[in-house]
Amino acid sequence: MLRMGAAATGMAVAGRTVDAWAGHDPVLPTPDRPPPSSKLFSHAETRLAFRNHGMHLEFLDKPITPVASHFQLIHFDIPQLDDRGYSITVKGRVNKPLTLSLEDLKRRKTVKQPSIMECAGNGRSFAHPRSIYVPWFNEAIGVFEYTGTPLKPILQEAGLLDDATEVVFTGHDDGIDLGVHHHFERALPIDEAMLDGVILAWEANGHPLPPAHGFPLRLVVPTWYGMASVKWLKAITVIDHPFQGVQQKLVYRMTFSGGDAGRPIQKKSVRAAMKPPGYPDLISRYRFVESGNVELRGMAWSGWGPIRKVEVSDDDRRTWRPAVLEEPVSPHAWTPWRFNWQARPGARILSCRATDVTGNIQPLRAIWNVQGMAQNGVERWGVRVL
Ligand SMILES: Nc1nc2c(c(=O)[nH]1)N[C@H]1C(S)=C(S)[C@@H](COP(=O)(O)O)O[C@H]1N2
Ligand SMILES: [Mo]
Repeated sequence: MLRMGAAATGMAVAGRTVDAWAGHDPVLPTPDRPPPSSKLFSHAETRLAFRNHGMHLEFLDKPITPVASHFQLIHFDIPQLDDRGYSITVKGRVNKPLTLSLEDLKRRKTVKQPSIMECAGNGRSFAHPRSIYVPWFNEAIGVFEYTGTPLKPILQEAGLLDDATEVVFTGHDDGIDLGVHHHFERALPIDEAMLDGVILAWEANGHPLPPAHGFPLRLVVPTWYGMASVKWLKAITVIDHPFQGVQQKLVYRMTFSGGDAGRPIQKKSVRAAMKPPGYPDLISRYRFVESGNVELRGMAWSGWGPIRKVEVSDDDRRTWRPAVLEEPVSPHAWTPWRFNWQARPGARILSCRATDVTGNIQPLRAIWNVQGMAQNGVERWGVRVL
């Protein structure tokens, strides 16, 4: 017989009654983020991973990521916005506050700009103990070709007052993080907000932004980690003091202990990614390739400047040989690389390692930090050469 539980319907399995919810309260609010666990992923993390999927890495040989294969991260709920009647305000420490409709923005100078997006939490699940949020490995990346208008002339038109120091970008979405109810909000220092490549975008790959990616308007900050690129933009507020919002003061910080205020996470660390070679095992996604000449391909990027070098290793990071670099997809996106690999039969571990013009190079092992931020340790792909 089937019994109805208080919280959910029971399931009859081989004559026994099983409560599908046993041990899992479906609606327990967490006032704070739960403590790190070692190996097992919780129900909550698994659900977050379904909502916030990663890039399909097989597209790492394409300059532009297909819309549905770019990663996405949505902290709260996707706000359902209408492009008709939509406008943003530019206010605060400015001479002339502005209200700009989508049509106003589209009448301004328009750019088409391939731009790299990477979540600051990319790589966090390789760390131990890991911080509990979306359990990214190395798939929180993607490049869209955005259509938009540069931010700098808009700020100039509003006229920054002499005491202006930061620009706050507020999203339409709201929710609770670290016990505080707030709108998703992030700030940039004035000089970063004025940089070339910082745009307000309404299209990805020639189509209106999908709801999950910020419809109808988002900020794109190509050099910073993804959290700076505020989606579902509602307001731009110029302020004269350091912004104290939750997502600025408490989250996105490089901290090494509980009481440590840490330093803010800003520009993307240098990183290379490899298109997984050959074909996968269904469950583990362990790779299989035929022996002989195998062309390895991938992308590299850095928030600190252009990529100078990518190297490849097939012996678990012991020896490195240079890959061939192509032209960057855009000054604001990634740089393709390729490597002619002589694959000899046996089990191999493949890695790629990028260096940027500033001399930043990826560490062989990630540097642990509490929030699992900016983990750019080199990738390791297990491959069996047949
Ligand atoms: N309003 C708003 N903007 C946001 C977010 C959000 O939750 N709300 N997530 C940020 C984070 S942490 C990342 S990594 C990127 C992800 O952008 P994507 O979903 O287009 O890949 O959006 C950023 N902008
Ligand atoms: Mo992110």
